[in-house]
Order: sequence, then structure tokens, then C-alpha cells
Amino acid sequence: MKRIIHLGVGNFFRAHQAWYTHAAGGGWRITGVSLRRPDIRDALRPQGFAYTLAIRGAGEARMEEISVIDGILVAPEDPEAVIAALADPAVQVVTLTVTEKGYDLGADGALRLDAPGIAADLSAISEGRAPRSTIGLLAAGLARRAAGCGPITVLCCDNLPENGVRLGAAVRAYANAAGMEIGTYLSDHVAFPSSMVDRITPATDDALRAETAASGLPAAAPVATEAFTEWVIEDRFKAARPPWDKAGAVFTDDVRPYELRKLRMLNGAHSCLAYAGVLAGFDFVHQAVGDPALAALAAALMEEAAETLPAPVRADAPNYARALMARFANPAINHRLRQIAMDGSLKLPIRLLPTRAARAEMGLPSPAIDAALTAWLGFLEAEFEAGRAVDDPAADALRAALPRHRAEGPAQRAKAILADTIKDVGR
Ligand code: CS2
Repeated sequence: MKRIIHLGVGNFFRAHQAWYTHAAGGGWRITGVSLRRPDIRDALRPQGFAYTLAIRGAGEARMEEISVIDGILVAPEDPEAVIAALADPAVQVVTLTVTEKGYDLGADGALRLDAPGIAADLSAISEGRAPRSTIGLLAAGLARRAAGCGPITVLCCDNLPENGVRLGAAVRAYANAAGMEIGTYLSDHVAFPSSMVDRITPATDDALRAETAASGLPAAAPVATEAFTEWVIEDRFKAARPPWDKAGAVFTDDVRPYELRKLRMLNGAHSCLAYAGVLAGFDFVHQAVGDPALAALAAALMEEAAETLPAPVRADAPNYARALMARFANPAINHRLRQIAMDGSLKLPIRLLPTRAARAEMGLPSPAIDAALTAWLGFLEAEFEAGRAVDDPAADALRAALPRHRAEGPAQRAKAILADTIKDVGR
């Protein structure tokens, strides 16, 4: 009775939640679910789903074999298998890392019933077809589970504010729209705690592949990550859970201060560096913070963010900012600025705009946030002009909206462009 289902088997999950589960012990196993492609399943299956994690910190480099995953399902190949797995009574926890766009939420944080994947799933129900979207699969799994398969905890591990609250509300909204009568099961037997996750984890590159192949450890699909790791979890579980605290996870009543600190300081500075860094001609985060002007901009943005944080984390924010700059400067982690630059239309309303709104309410200006927003707009313009594909679900709408609102200041222009894209993509 010790199984986790994890939706979204990317590098971050394999460096973070899978590592915690491995390090905590206790005999838990994970069934991974890939929501789009079979690549990871195909790469890991020949090595029994074990893989190599290269951990690289200041003066520290080690490789660990992580072997807690024992199977990977590929949802588009067999969505029914995913629904059946979610209803397995041995499953106690479902964890998710599907990125901001994987939830199909609108600007207000609520499920977009008109998002293409959600709308397709809802209309598939009458035709007896299984869902494909994250929320559709999860709701279908929970509906099947409601028939006596036991309580469960669904733990969101993506960079969204109050991520558990949003996920729980999205599942309820979908279940209502789908006519599933699971409201009582959800309230009584399913918990959606919030959690703050943190570990900088770049995409895998050829140098890591070569290093892993030479190490004698499992060679396919290795992951590199930093030594630092943090996981703060709202202590609200409905069923058993791994002893993640043994690996350093912290259980608490209120995750919000930690999540605001992380989203506004780390992720906010990351997005700022991504756009300003690419415009300045850099490829990696450590190169960007090696530039005095960009380092000063990131530091100023973190200070602006820190002033908006709740008391429990505000006092320590200068130390947190210093530690972040050291993490960003880690030369052993090749973290591409373009990896962070993707999906800006979904990230900025979470990472930058709330800081600015909170400061405006306090009567404070936000020059660093404005510089980051200007960099985003400049980045988009440069990419479109160069004919490069912008990796953002709203790319077409952004391209159409960019020429507008030129008379506005950076924040007003960014907000007006985002508002236009929401209209254009029906978000
Ligand atoms: C980054 C995050 O890609 C991004 O947008 O800001 O993935 C960041 O590296 C993680 O949240 C660190 O925990």
C-alpha cells in the first residue's frame, strides 16, 4: 500500500520529488505518467526505470542512481490505464509537475472550460472517449476511485500560488461540468495541499550524457541539478505519505509565505534574467549574473519583491537573496535562459505583476519590475523580428498584440498586451 502516481515525468520531477522519495526511504514506489510523449518511458524502460542524477553544488559534485520509479504510463497511448492506476487502492498520493500551462487555468486562476484540451475532454464524455488533459484524467481517476477505493492526497508541485487550492478548484469545476457526482467524495476523502518546490534543474545536455555514460551508472536520460533543494508542504494529507521529512522536506500549516518568497524572488529574478540576458547576448543564467548590470537588476528586483512579502519571511529576505545570487552563479549548472523564457504569458502574471501590484498599493514604484517587463516585450519583438518561434501557448496572440499600446509605459503595455492575448486565445 505504498504507491505514488506522478503526472509529468520531466527533469524537475526526477531531480526533486523522485529524489526526496528515494532519499526518504520507506519502500515507496512511483508510477510515472507522461502526458504527451513516450520518449522518457522508452529511454528508461531498458534500465528498469532507474536513472542517474548528477548533483552539482558549490565545491560538490556527485552522481546518484535513483530507482524509485517502477513503471511509466504514456497517457495519449492508453488514457484508460492512467485512470485505472489512479483508482488503485495502493495509491496514496498523486503528485504533479505539468508546468503552468498543464492546468488550463485562466488569468483568474480558475479552470478554463473553453481551453481546447478541456473542451475536447468534456465533449468526449458523451462519445465514451477517455480524457486527455491533466485535469480531465485526474477527475476521471478520482471519480472511479470514489467507488470505494479509499482516500487520497493530490499534491501539486508546480510554480503556482496556492497551487493546491487552484488544483482542487479546477478538479471540482471539471467534475461539475462533466456531471460527475463526486463533490462529497472530494470534500471528505481527497486533500489538495499546497506545496512550494525548489531545485534548479536544467534540460539535459550532451556533456551530461557523455559524463554519465563514462560513469558506469544508468546512462539513458540522466538529469543534472544543483545541491540546494527545498520542499515546503502543507500538512494536510488524507492518506499515507512517504517520510519526505527524513530527506529534508518541511511540513507546515501555511505554505503561502514560502511560496510568495520563491515565486516573487527566485522565479521573478529568473524571468527577468532570462529576457534581459538573452537580449544582452547570453545563453546561460550563470553568464547573465556575471554581468554587473544584469546582476544589479536581478538584485534590485529581489529587493522590490522582498518588500511585498509577509512578515515571517521578510526579515530573512536579504540572506535568501544572497543565497539565490550564489545559486544563479553556479557554473556547474548550464541553465539556459531560453528554457526559463518560455511561457512568459503564463509566468509573468504570477512572478512579476503581483509584486508590482502589491508595491503600487503600498505607494512604491517598481523600476526593476518595469525593466523586466520591458525586457520581456523587447525579447518578444526581437524573436518575432528574427523569425524565431516563441515558445508560449499564446505566441500567435502575442505577435498580433505586440504592435499595440506603444504609447503606454512598460507595465501598462505588458498588462494591455496580456489582456489582449487573453481575449484572443479565449483565456
Ligand atoms: C524557472 C524554474 O524555468 C523557469 O521558469 O524559473 O523552473 C526554476 O528553475 C525552478 O522553479 C527552481 O526551483
